[in-house]
Amino acid sequence: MANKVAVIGLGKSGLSTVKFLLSKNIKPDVFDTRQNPNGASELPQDIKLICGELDGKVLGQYDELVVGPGLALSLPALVEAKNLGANIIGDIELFARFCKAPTVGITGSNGKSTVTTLVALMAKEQNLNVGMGGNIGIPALDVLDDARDCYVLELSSFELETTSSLKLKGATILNLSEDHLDRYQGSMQLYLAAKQRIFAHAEKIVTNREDQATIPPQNNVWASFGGDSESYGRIEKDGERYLSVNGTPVLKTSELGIKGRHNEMNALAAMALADSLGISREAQVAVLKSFTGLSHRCQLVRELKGVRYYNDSKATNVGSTLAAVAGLLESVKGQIILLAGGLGKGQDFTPIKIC
Ligand code: UMA
Ligand code: ADP
Repeated sequence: MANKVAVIGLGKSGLSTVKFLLSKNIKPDVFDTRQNPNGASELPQDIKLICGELDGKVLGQYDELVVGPGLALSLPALVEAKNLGANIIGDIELFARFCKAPTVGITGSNGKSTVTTLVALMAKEQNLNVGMGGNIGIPALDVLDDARDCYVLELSSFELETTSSLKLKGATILNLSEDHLDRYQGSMQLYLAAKQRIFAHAEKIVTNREDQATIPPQNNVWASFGGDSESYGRIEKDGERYLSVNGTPVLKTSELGIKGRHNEMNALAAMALADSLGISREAQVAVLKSFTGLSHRCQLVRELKGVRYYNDSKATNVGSTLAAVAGLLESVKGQIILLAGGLGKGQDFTPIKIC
């Protein structure tokens, strides 16, 4: 590891990075553009915290900068520091340097947390000591432990931008639709390029047959998922629809704990990734039947006077909102009224108007 290290951004991942570096006898300095960053109260007393505008010349004096995902690498101070010779990484790159167990990585615009949770539960069902972390809200370094049998990481495009040596046993981009364009100068190409970094050293690549953007340019695909009967897919048998693998039925979709077409795709992706870790089909099916979804994802709040109220506040982009509405339409006879708000993030909202 480098000698002189700074952690930039004292959010969840910054604080976790500081603790990890201290455990390796490296004492970093910490920078944050905010006057009172979230993690300040938890920072060990003897760690230097510098708040306010970042100075590229100061940052350029460090060997390595561990930059939080909330900070754009295009910030002039980070560009200057890089030009002065500082190596820029993120907490997932640190994880990659110390991780010893097989790891699967999941990215995509939507469904990441659902698929990450499914695969981690499947590993647990198989009695594996699994660490689940990343963008899902648990910093990856917090779950790093030499006793682990495997890891399941949810990876955002921001985290992938600062990751270069992560060797994944199984990796997928679930889908691609507009999100975070405010961080990518309005360019879907830049957003996709960040996501495609997940495949850099991946062994078994899982793609979405219905979304070309999820396929690596080298086309080195190990398995794919989609609505037809190929690879991880769906078949009809005796008037019932099944999730299937290479045409062999695995589970009736009516027995799946999570509902809607998008969740059938999530289940198929999870099965493929679980296979990349050698998890039995039996353990996979047990979880697919029992897991009914994470909170705030199309969660039924209550039914009152014939109206069902759903909380889907984790649908934070147009694509996820459309998938949720399509999923609900399957079971709703009347109207759907959508209440939405939040940051626009540079998206085109026209598709919602016509849905
Ligand atoms: N910030 C500043 N100045 C700084 C540092 C950060 O203003 O110097 C702001 C950022 O612009 C951002 C906020 O502080 O608005 C948090 O940024 P951060 O880098 O400190 O974030 P963490 O608290 O470390 O949380 C990050 C992920 N956050 C982001 O990518 C913005 C969390 O994903 C993740 O769960 C956590 O690491 C785990 O390690 C959240 C997220 O919204 C859920 N992710 C985006 C998404 O899912 O769409 C990508
Ligand atoms: P992420 O972690 O990528 O934000 P989640 O699993 O938390 O995804 O799901 C968030 C929302 O995204 C869900 O409530 C649903 O509306 C939508 N969603 C989930 N899976 C998919 C999918 N495969 N395709 C499109 N939208 C999806």
